[in-house]
Amino acid sequence: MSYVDEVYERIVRENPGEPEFLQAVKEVFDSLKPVVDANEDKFRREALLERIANPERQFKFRVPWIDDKGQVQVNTGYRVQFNSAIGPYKGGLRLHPSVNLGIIKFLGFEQIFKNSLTGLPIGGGKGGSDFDPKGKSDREVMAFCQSFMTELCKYIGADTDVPAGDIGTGAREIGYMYGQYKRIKGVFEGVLTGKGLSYGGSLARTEATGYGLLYITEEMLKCNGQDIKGKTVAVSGAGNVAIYATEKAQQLGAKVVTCSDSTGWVYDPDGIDLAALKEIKEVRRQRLTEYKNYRPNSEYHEGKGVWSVKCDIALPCATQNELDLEDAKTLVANGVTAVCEGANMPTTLEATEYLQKNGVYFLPGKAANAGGVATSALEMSQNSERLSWSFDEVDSKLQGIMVNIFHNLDAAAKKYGMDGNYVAGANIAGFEKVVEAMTAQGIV
Ligand code: NDP
Ligand code: 2IT
Repeated sequence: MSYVDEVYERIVRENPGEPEFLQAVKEVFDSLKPVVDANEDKFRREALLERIANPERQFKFRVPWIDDKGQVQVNTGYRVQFNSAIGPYKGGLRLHPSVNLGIIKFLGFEQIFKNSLTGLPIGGGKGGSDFDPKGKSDREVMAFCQSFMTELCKYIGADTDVPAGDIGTGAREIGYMYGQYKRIKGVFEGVLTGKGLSYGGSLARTEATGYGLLYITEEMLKCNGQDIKGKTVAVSGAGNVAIYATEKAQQLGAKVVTCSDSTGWVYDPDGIDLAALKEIKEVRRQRLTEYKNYRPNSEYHEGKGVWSVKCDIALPCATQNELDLEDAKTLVANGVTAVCEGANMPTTLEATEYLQKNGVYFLPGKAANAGGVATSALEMSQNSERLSWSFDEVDSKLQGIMVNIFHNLDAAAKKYGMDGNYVAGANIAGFEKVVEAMTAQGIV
């Protein structure tokens, strides 16, 4: 049996009940076969795959807090410090009832390669909790965030581990967490990114993941002789990534016709009204059922179905495994040209394969959504030098990083004879830098 298959079997045996983590490992390991097979003795002797698929350490902790009725609630908190070969652990905090150790591990594992692809000195980590901010008062959210940080602060720091936002963790949550970290540790340092502009945040971080997704999509289309202008785009999600992907797509002259949340989806044949979407989601924190009040011509549908809409480009920006084989078949039947992942692992392995086999340009999340963490790293740089850069300065650096990522993964795919396979290209390009650093640093 090949070394790659051997290690994958071991990972499966040792991580029962963690399907998302195994899915992420399988995708990466399958891509790495040509690289590892070409140098199998070295990889096996140094146990490089066992080391890269096992977190350096992981924390699981109790998070007690008191709700508005005086009832004590208990959630579980996690931080997985996956790989620090190329820099301090970096990655978001997810607050969603579905969070468990396997989900955090899948996200942390993906983060290693994503962060490497940015070209910036950041290692891979991820954390979060099964706390659901939805429907909670501001005071309840603050109580949870303070309790969560009271434990988390023992493990993080500006030069060791720098968390940020993810699903359910936005500016409000980061603010409460930052305040508690500062209170306990007594230092004002860049320990979190995605901070408010008044206390060390970076301009363009809010927009970065969505904007970055469009910058890399535009570059990929351009290199394949196509223009994004005039294209019809289907976006899923209605959170941070979806909103700013929609904004940039519109700025580039595309027409975005959908958005979704966990209860349903919207089709707006005239193009999504971004001001209405921001008002509903960012200001009022309401459900998408409200959208029809702003746009009577639009349709609201309960449940899943956003991928049934005819589009040229699909941008899944909600959550993992939200685009399955059936959805892929529908998209292909409707003539989709490109699928670019704003979310982390939103496309199942079968769906990815189907899209690739049918000639659809497919950009995986670890490349396509890397603009968020890249801009977080730029926030870290600004905090270190105690300066703030202008919006245009950050945005143009972000643009350069995304264009670079595309060319690096394109070149890696070509180097191993897999021209156009951007999944393999991203995994290989991300992996090579981390492995070089791990090898140089010895057995640690
Ligand atoms: P938000 O919390 O801002 O928004 C998430 C959106 O996805 C909401 O519309 C939410 O709907 C929907 N959603 C979440 N879970 C589900 C689910 N189980 N089923 C259906 N819809 C769901 O998160 P972000 O926009 O920040 O994150 C979206 C994705 O992008 C995630 O995969 C995240 O890991 C990834 N990502 C985020 C980055 C960032 O900088 N924020 C960077 C890189 C990747 P509802 O409100 O109804 O739950
Ligand atoms: O998945 C991700 O890359 C994020 N949620 C952003 C992480 C970060 O540190 O900005």
